[in-house]
Amino acid sequence: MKRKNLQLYFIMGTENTKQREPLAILEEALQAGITMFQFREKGPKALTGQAYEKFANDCQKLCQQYHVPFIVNDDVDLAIRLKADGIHIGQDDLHVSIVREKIGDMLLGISVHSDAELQVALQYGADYVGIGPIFATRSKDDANAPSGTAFLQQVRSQHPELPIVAIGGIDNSNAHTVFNAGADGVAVISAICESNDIQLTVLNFKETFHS
Ligand code: 3NM
Repeated sequence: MKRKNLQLYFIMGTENTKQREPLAILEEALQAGITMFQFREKGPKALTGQAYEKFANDCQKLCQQYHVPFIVNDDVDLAIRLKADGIHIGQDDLHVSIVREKIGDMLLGISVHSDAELQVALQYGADYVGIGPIFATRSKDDANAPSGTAFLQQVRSQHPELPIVAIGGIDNSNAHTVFNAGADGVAVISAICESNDIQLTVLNFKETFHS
C-alpha cells in the first residue's frame, strides 16, 4: 500500500454520529479529501443484521465513488463478503495469522501497543500498523491509557518504511505532534464526526501534513 493513503484516515459507525446522518457525514468527508475510510459499527446500539449489511454496503459504494479505500474493522467475514479493500484488527480480535490466511492479499491493518505486538504484525505481513491512543479518546470505551508519542517514534526509527497511522484524540490542534513523531497519517473519529465544518477540518489536517 501507499503510505500516502494513511494521511487522513476517517473511522465511523452510527454510534459516532449522533447529530447527523452518518452517510451525509461520510460523503462530506470524502468530498473534502479523506484518504482512507474504516467502517467501524460498534457499541450497544450498533446496527445488526440486514441494517448492518446495508449500511456497510452504502458506505462502501460512497468510498468507491471517490476512489477511497474501504476498510472494515474486525469483521473479517463482512470484509470478504463485500470484497472490501482491507480489514483492520485489534489485539482482541482473531489472531493475525488466521486473518491473513482468510483474506489473502487484502490490506491488513493491525493496532499495536508494544514491540512484541509489532513483531507479530510484521511476521504476518501487516500492510500498516495503527499506534494509539496517542491522546485521551472519548470514542473507544476500552481504550488503553494515552501513550503519547514515544512508542510511535521508536517504531518509526526502527522501521523507516513501515506505513504507520496514529490514533486517539487527534484533532487539528495536535496533529502536528504525531506527524513530527513520524506518523504517515492520522486516524480520527470525533474530529470529523463532531466537526461543524468538515471541509475546513480536513483542510487543516492536510495543511498540518504538508507543512
Ligand atoms: N482505536 P477519536 S483509539 C477506534 O488506541 C480507536 O487503538 C484506538 O477516536 C486505539 O479520534 C480509537 O474520536 C478512537 O479519539 C479514536
